[in-house]
Parts: sequence; C-alpha cells; structure tokens
Amino acid sequence: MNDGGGRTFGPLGTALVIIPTYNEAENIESIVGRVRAAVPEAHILVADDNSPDGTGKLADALAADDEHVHVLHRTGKEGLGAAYLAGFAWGMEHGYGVLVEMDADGSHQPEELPRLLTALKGADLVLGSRWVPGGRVVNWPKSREFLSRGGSTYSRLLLDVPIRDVTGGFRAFRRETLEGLGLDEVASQGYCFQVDLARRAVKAGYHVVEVPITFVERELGDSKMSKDIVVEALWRVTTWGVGERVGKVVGRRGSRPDGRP
Ligand SMILES: Nc1nc2c(ncn2[C@@H]2O[C@H](COP(=O)(O)OP(=O)(O)O)[C@@H](O)[C@H]2O)c(=O)[nH]1
Ligand SMILES: [Mg+2]
Repeated sequence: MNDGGGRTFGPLGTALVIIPTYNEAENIESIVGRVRAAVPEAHILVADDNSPDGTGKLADALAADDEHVHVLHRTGKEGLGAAYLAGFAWGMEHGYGVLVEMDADGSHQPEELPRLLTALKGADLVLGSRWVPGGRVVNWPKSREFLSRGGSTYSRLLLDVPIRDVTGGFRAFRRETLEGLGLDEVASQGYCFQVDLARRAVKAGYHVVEVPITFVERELGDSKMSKDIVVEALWRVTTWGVGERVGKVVGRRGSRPDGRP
C-alpha cells in the first residue's frame, strides 16, 4: 500500500458528514446534535430511504433550524451502498472537500471525528478502525465480533489489502480520492460496499490510514444487518479474490519473459 512518504497533501475543504438512515427516529436528533457539537464547521447530510418511522421528517425539522444540516430524501429502501453513492454525488455537486461516512445509531462516535479529520491532512482516506491497537468495540456479543474480525481477515488475505478493519463504516475521504475510485461501477451494498471502496482505494495507490476508534453498539432502534448482507459480502469478496488470482495467473502465462506481449 502506498505509504504517502514524501508526498504533500493539499488543504482539506469543508467536510460533509453523510449519515444514511433507515428507521432511526430514536437516534437522529441526538446524532445530529453530537456531530454539530464535535465539528461545528462541518455540514451534515442525512440520506434517508423514506423511513416508515418518520426519520426523514425529523431530519427536515433539524434542517429547517440549522443551515449546516441537509436532507436527501430517497424513494425507498435501496441499501446502504446506494444511499452513500447518492450522498457522495450530492456532496461533490455542492463542492465539499471532504466526505465522511458515519452511522446514525451512535456506534460511530462523533467526538472521534476531529481525530479522523486530523489524520486526513496527511492521507487520501482515513478509516476508523476497531481492529488496530487502541481500537475496540463496546457491548458487542462475541458472535458479532467473530463475524466482523473474521470478515476483515478473510477480505484482507483474499484481496491482498493490508487493512485490519475493512468492513468499518466510519471513514473520511478527500473528494479527489472518491473521484479516483470509479464509483460508477460500484454495485455492492451492505458491508461489502465498504470492502469494495477500501480495495479500490488501495489498488488505485492511495495513502490509506487506519485510526483506532471505539465502536459502541447501538442502544436504540434495530440493526439492519441481515443474513443477505453477510451472504452478499462473502460472495462478492470471494468472486473478487478469485478473479484477481485467475487474472494474475493468466497474465503471467500470457506474457513473455522479455516483457513483450
Ligand atoms: N439510507 C439507508 N440507510 C441504511 C440502510 N440500511 C442501513 N442503513 C443505515 O446504515 C447505518 C448502519 O446500519 P446498522 O443497522 O446500524 O448496521 P450494523 O451497525 O451493522 O448493525 C445506520 O445508520 C442505518 O440506519 C438502507 O437501506 N438505506
Ligand atoms: Mg449499527
């Protein structure tokens, strides 16, 4: 992975914290308030998939009172990946220099955002990481930790991506980094969406930095994690990994020792 050695990084523009929501009425006010307090200069975009519990309306009320808060209303539940892609497009269109991914349920603590943004001054992409020294999870059952650690290890080894927490969703991107990831081709949805973006960033040679975070399991509302999301991730990661390996072998066989085609 590119270590960023010797490179100078441009100044960071204004940050947009994108918060995807589906049925987060119990969490939305608190999370928006915490982000506003932690990074007062940043803006927030709530990307709501027409939540039946009225999260979108609550977000509208917050936006009406605060010009740093915006809401992107989507027509229905299309998954986390689609909500983020729409949020990124909105943010780039509106000229933000930094795009942040953050869950609505309090698992990603807004108070840790300044550390992510400070690290981004010397990086192309910063990942909040549970699985580097200093990172941890609070209130997670062992089964969830096993799944997350296992998923990260499997992806790291199969995809050859030197990242400890590859499925995490607390991240800060420079806009130029997002522009270089080929987002038009991204079709993955759940955890797999995060793996996909991380692997694209590494393959594109960006300087990716992991910063330890404390991930706190939600207290209110329900997780949208499902068996389908895990199956999608396993299937896609395996397909990418096998595809890359086959590609390398075919490439090696097809090339002559003198490097000519
Ligand atoms: N817009 C949108 N947000 C979603 C969707 N699925 C999950 N989210 C949001 O993504 C974040 C993480 O989801 P969560 O259920 O907490 O997943 P977990 O942390 O893996 O259990 C939360 O803010 C959810 O409201 C979706 O289909 N659309
Ligand atoms: Mg959660």
